[in-house]
Amino acid sequence: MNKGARISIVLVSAAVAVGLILFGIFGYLRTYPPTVVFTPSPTQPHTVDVTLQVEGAVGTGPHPNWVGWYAKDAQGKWVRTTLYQVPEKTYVHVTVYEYDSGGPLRNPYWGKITGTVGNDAVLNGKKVSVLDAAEGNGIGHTMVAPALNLSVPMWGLSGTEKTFCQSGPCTLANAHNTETFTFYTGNHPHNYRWQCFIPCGAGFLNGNGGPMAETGYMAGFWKVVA
Ligand SMILES: [Cu+2]
Repeated sequence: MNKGARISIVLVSAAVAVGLILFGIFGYLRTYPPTVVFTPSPTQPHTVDVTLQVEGAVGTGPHPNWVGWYAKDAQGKWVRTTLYQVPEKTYVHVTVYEYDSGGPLRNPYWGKITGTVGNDAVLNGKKVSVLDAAEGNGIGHTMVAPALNLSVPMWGLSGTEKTFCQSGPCTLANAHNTETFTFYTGNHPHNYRWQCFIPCGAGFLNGNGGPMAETGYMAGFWKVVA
């Protein structure tokens, strides 16, 4: 083989290798974090059940010490993500297990529950329309999707609970608050951005960096599809 042919082989091989690496990287970026898909059961059209948990340390991935959310997938497995796909024209019954400590709100308005059916939620079996962050252990996190007018605060725990979850995914054996609420996904497909409004990114400027700024931790999308 002459020199020119050998150089060509080396260059083509290098280009293929670079191409494969980029394909892998962009494929990863396209699918990370994963989207959990929620579909109605045949007997209950226009209704889906979504079960989430939120904790002080996700315990996995590149930032195990960051606050973040998990969703239970169709197989019952907890997936660390903030991307949730639901159908349009559907009532979404959300159950959130809150495992993190709480504190006062920077704006008491965020304690108000809006955008849910009835503008209320059920917290540990009791109907609530506003959570007073000055009471108890305050608010841990919030689920806010502005374009859906959805805003639901999550009651925090005391960090000194004996069974306080140190690292996720947490289990129901850990201390937790259970909050349920229902919202309507609207009549059209749309990606609704949501985030937690707490500034819970401890250790970052004003609590707003790190997990507050990253999909998969405290920000995500409700992906409403046809
Ligand atoms: Cu938060």
